[in-house]
Amino acid sequence: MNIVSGERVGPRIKEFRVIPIAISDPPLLNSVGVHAAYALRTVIELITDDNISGISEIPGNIEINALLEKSRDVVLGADPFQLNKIRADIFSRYGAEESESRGDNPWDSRKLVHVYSAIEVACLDIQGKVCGRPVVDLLGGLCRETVPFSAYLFYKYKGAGGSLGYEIDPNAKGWDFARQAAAENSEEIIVQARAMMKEFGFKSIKLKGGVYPPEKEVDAIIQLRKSFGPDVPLRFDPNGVWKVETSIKYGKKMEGILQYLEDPTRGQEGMAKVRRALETPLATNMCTTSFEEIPSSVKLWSEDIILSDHHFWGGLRESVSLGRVCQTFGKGLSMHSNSHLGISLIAMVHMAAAIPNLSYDLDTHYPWQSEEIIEGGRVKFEDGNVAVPREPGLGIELDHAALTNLHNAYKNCNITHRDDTAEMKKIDPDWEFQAIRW
Ligand code: GKR
Ligand code: MG
Repeated sequence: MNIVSGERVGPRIKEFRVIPIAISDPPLLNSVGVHAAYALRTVIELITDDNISGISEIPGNIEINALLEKSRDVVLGADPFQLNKIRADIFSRYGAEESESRGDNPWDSRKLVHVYSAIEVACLDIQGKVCGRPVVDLLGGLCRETVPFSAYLFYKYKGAGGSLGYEIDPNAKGWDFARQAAAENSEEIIVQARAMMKEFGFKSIKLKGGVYPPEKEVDAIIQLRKSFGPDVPLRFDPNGVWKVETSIKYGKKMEGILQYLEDPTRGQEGMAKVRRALETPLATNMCTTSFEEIPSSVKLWSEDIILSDHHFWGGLRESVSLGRVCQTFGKGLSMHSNSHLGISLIAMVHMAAAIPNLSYDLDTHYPWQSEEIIEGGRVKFEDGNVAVPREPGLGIELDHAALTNLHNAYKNCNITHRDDTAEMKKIDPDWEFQAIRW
């Protein structure tokens, strides 16, 4: 590839700030364990030599933060419009930093895509401000003016997370109370769903599974259907811990009820076997998570729907390209999430608004978080939707005082990585992660 930087026609990046933060996170349960009291995010702030700022947010950990710090060499002095060059420089200089074995969650543990996506989103924010146009317009323009999200339910222990840990704030009411309440059975999941739907107006539901034996979780899906009726689409995600046979057996019990079944089992081959045995569409954020995996995904037909995530697909532009790939091969597209704040949410909104074939409501963990670092506070949902900002760039600005508070929380929380298994072992020392549990 012959990438040139061209004539100097605009601003250059003069400052690159990497600000790790820790956000309060309730004890949500999943197949890997339980969320720690704090989730780590990293905020990036770029400033140009004419004092335009661009921001972004990614899942943080000490390795990603260290690579971000290194990539300062590429970013400082760069033209924020020359994203192809920035990307090529990052991948060629730091490619060796990517390790082949990426632990229990290899799909969202690639470093370079996270680092590049952080820089790309912040550069797009700057580009938008320079041109006086919102990021969505730089991605091809609006396909929709509001972006629909889904209620994302979790089994959980009692607790608010953050400094309250497993305690509940005594003044909490409505969703704020339900967010902190325990949900360890179908009845409590229904209560959680009602409170979340009432607060945010969501029109569809996803339940995170892989926590309890399949019988119990499938019962929750059946109870959700009974409570909300056929007009509320349901999705269910056991995060790959079911065997192929288990996925087929319980998949058949949920046939006709689910809008899609997400990652019942691990790997493209297993998913393809399940797919052939069921009518229900399959979705993934685990078995097809990079462009390199698209050919085998198409050949095997491991899933019908890809859940993109700009943090690990390598930015907003790559995710828009993924939308085109999905359209070409007749796959649906939606979006995956992890615990996050408003900068990630708004970046998702710009991207989703620019993708014509976005066929499903998006996942978001946002209701589970209570803090915010953008001016104006928490992002508002109306009828489950977030309006696409029409201001230049992302259309949001950092609240530096709030950012400092969460940076201080990071310095005090003694967490360097997400490790849900270690957290679970604090509660049950015999608990072990099993990639295939049932
Ligand atoms: O937040 O516990 C969680 C989820 O299980 C998350 O880690 C997953 O990546 O939301 C995700 C998913 O859809 O698989
Ligand atoms: Mg998933």
